[in-house]
Amino acid sequence: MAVTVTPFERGFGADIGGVPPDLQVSDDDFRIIETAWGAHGILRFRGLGMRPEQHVAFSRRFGPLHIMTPLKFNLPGHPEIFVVSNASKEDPTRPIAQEQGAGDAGLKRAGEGFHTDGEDKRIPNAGSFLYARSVPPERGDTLFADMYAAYEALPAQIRQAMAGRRARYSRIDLHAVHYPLMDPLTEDQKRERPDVYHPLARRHPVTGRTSLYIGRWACDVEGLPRDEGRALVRYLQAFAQQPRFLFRQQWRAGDAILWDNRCTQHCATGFDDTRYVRTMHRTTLEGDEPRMAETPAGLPL
Ligand SMILES: O=C(O)CCC(=O)C(=O)O
Ligand SMILES: [Fe+2]
Repeated sequence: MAVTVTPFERGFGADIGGVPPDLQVSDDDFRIIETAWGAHGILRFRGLGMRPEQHVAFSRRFGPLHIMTPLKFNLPGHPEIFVVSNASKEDPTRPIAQEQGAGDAGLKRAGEGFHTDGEDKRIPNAGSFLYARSVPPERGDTLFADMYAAYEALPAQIRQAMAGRRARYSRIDLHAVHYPLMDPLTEDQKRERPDVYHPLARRHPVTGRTSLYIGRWACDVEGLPRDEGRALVRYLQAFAQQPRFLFRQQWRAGDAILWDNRCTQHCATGFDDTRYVRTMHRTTLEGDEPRMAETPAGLPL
């Protein structure tokens, strides 16, 4: 079986074919997949049948894995697998009751709002590999945004305004806004998750390309008056969410998408979680500290 790479429209994203359902591939095939990931930002695999340990093993070939906290949303016996789900622990074919809050078999309503995983931490995650185990018969799509394309399309005066600047990301300010069903942060958790600052124009450590780096945990901009910073953040968030930069994944059970958190962002969309179950397993790659893109002297930004 030869690996095939079929780019989506505009080259943002690609389907990978010709791989076994458990993703146990040779080193040569793995290199083709890794190169395609760098070129296309997101890779989709369909018709998979991976056991948790195979999901973990394939993900690890891209680099060390990150264990999500709190640990209670990870798959029992497989702490490397973070579970996004509204299923009941007792009966995984049924949704949990509304009053049960954020969930017990996984985190319910995770990622509804554009973000990159771990952007609220000093070292955000390099990538994530999300595998659809159960999907609702309608809706529950995931949107992905091409942040290289967004950066390239920004008006020159906006690139000037953001050059050399970092946004402030705050779990403390926004936890209750983005995760109203989760318990509020304790004082210890607040100490563990202080505000962090990341460059708005980010240089990818592998491809060397520049992307717009922004997400829903960004609040304002270091060195700018609060209101001005907030306005710039809101402008950039809205800019990146324009349909021309987006790919919509309509999940089938057995699909998996590997995305690069350093040059894309994503957003879960809603579905009827009182009637249907949606269960996704995610492995998460450790990353490195985002680097500011250089702005060559004398050249337009
Ligand atoms: O469930 C989804 O569609 C995506 C959730 C999310 O943001 C993630 O798993 O990182
Ligand atoms: Fe996410």
